[in-house]
Amino acid sequence: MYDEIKRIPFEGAKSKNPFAFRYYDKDRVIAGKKMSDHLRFAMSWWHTCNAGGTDMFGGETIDKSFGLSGMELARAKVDFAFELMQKLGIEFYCFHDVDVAPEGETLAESVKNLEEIVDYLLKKQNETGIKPLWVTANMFGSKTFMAGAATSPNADVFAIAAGKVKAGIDAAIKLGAPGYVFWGGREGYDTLINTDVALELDNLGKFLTLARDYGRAKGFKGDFYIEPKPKEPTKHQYDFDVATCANFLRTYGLTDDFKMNVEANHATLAGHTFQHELRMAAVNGLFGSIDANQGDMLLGWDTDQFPTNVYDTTLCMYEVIKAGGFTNGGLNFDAKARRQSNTFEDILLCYIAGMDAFALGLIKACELINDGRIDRFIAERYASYNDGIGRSMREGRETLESLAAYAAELKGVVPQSGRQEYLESVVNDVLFSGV
Ligand code: XLS
Ligand code: NI
Ligand code: NI
Repeated sequence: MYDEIKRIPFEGAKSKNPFAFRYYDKDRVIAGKKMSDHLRFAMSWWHTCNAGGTDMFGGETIDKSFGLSGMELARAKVDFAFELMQKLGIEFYCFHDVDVAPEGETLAESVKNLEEIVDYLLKKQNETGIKPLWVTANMFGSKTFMAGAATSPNADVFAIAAGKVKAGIDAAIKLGAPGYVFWGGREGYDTLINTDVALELDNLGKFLTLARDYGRAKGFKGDFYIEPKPKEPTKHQYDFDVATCANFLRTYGLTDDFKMNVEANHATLAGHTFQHELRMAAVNGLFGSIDANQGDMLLGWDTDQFPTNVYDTTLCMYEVIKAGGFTNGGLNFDAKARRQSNTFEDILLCYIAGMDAFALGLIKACELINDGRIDRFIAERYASYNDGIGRSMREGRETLESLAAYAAELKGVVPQSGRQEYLESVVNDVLFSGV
């Protein structure tokens, strides 16, 4: 089946063909842009080409070794990845250094392996037009990084991490990636009894500054991203959520170069909605890219499931459109097939489900905006700031005393109803009005 399928076609909402898109019609223009340009889907290398279904209690349920090992396996995975992306019509991919090339015993050996694979990736890119959305370095998997990378108590570890990021940025430049991601990995701590938080945070600020300076000096024009996550693997991750990261970036003067890579499952782990995190990024001028997945509210860890909840994808795309759409960012499926979905066909089915959920979300978000009821309601709700005392205050013409004098004789002041349930019914109306 896997080999027989050359390309996943768009067949429309009525199709019952599991290997077809029902909503993702790549070239369909909606709100002035092609669907593919709105969504900018990316394949995550680690989940797609490497993850074999292991969990805390058991080993792999799918074999992705292709009967090979080492650099041969690495090359075979490049072939596999590009074939998969072509079948799906995905134009971008994301990877950590160690996802694509085996680690050597030294940094130099690892970098050599990476460079070799980068050349092969470039060849494939030139044949297909596919390119990375972003590149990153895995600085959490090996024992070296057990206490963090930039926030390790050991300066040699800091230096090794710097070397990995240098190689990652070099790869990003060579492959034309418009982004470079820093997900905290083990940048955080488990107990204060053994941790110098002030030094660790300062080192992290220095690390990101060094990376930014190197990248810019070498001509990297894309965005650097921080990917917030509140916990897991450490108990207290320094990049807790968007607000925490925004404060961190401001403290170290990095807001011109860094944006947010918001992951849905990390948002919910932080006790926020996905939509909240996206809005916080946008209002802070830090909206960048998205790791598209969904968590399980009953489990409470980073389950990295493929996103199929259309309510969430709709509200996500609503935020994306309101933020002006993606420039360098996109929707990276940081998501993996469930352990029991253990065939290669499942990988296709996962991506089809995720891509269709986002295509439908995009269509519905545009409908929600065109419908206008929500925007109108919000505009009316805040109308008192458009003139009178509200406007005067916003334009800086009032003082605490003048406001006190204005308010002194007011009686029975209450805001209008927030109408939450009505507005939720409007969302349902837009989502399901075809019934
Ligand atoms: C882990 C993160 C990771 C980043 C890339 O929770 O989501 O996969 O996206 O390092
Ligand atoms: Ni992620
Ligand atoms: Ni994650």
